[in-house]
Amino acid sequence: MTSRREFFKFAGIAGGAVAASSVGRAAMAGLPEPVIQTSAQTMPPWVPNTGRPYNPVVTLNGWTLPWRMNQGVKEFHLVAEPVVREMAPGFKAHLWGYNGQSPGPTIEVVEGDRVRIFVTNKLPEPTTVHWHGQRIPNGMDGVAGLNQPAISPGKTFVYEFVARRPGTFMYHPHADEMTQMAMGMMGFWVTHPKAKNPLIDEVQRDFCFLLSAYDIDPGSYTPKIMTMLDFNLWSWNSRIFPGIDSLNVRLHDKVRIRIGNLTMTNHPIHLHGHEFLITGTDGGPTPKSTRWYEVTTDVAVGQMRQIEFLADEEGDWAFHCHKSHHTMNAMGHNLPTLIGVDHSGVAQKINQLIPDYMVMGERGMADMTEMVMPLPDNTTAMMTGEGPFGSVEMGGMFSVLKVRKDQKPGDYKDPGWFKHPDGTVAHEYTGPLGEPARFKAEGGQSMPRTQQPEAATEVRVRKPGAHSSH
Ligand SMILES: [Cu+2]
Repeated sequence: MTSRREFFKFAGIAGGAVAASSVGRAAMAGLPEPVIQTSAQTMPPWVPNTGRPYNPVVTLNGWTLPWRMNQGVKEFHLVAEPVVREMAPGFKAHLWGYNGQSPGPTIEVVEGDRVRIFVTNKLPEPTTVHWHGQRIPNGMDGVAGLNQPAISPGKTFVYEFVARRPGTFMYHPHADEMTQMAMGMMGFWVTHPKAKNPLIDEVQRDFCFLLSAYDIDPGSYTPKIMTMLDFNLWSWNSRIFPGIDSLNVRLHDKVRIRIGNLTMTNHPIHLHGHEFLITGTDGGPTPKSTRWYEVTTDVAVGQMRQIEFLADEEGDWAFHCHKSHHTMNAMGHNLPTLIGVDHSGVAQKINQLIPDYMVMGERGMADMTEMVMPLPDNTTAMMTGEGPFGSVEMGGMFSVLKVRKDQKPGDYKDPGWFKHPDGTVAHEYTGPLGEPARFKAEGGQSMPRTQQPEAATEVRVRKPGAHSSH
């Protein structure tokens, strides 16, 4: 995490003052200077210094866009442009985004704020911005051709509306959407309540991130945009594990996490060690009578889910998408399952013909985790991440919730690995082992077949060569 001083340095703001008084009269007449972010680090919460106060969010591997107050209107400047996003250390993708990053910066406002957003198009094709989920005048809704002419390359458009209801929203183009969203154009929008709201609790930590997916061939830099289902990089805020920062909280903090899905499939998001409530959707806060405890919530395409829990168990708790293909990176698809197949000698023979050939997955896929294999120039290990006990064997949509009693209030820095109290870690059993007792009446309950097959059938699991969805 970068310090506030560095944040202000990149923002070009001395001491963090973005009050109207610090902006000259000439500048007030023009566009607000766009703020560009070049780092993929999680930035500290952007504490508002003008306008109504609120409790800011922390965008995972992201940041909040500073604004300028202009006669009571919050002015933002978004620049749609090609960006280079570091998706994991050493792995950079050529995406499209806003203000230097994909996703774009989080926009935070307060219910009732009048908001003016300048959008400059530096892409090679027309774009628009749609303010997903918000109550706004129809002409501000951003659907190219329907609500407005598209913003041509080089042009700047201005959107203006009042943030009418509190909640979590997203923004994304509504012009050549398939290309522009596959390239990473999206961002988060949080409208904080202006007064105490009985359905919106005070929390000590408020995180947000977007689910996004890319199809980037190993060795290349640019996503394929025609892909409908077979994406190979499953990301949170265009980062893949181990590139996703941990969510660091203090023991007994009340924690809110807002998750928006702009991929082309649903993601069951699963938290270990705690139960949470769904306290909000894109439609706003959920009525209390609809809330029940869960440990996994499915976030469908185009949806947002806001979860809340009391972080009352110390430790390093996994937090991930429960689709196991979504916690892997850059998979080669269409591989047969080779578990149990003895490859001895095969690789050497094939190597005489194909020097780079290697056999994968003889004992499951975990072998591939840290396998010393020559990776193409620009890709990342399929599953990786070194934990305190070895490889975590994860990729993609995976992070860790770190709950610590000595984490300072408001401190988001990574506390390192959890130090387990003695005797609380699963360990090898070295005592005597008896033969396992088998259940005597196995299968005895089923209805007898009238015709017996000549030989018993035994099925071995092998995925078909072609598949179409996850
Ligand atoms: Cu998923």
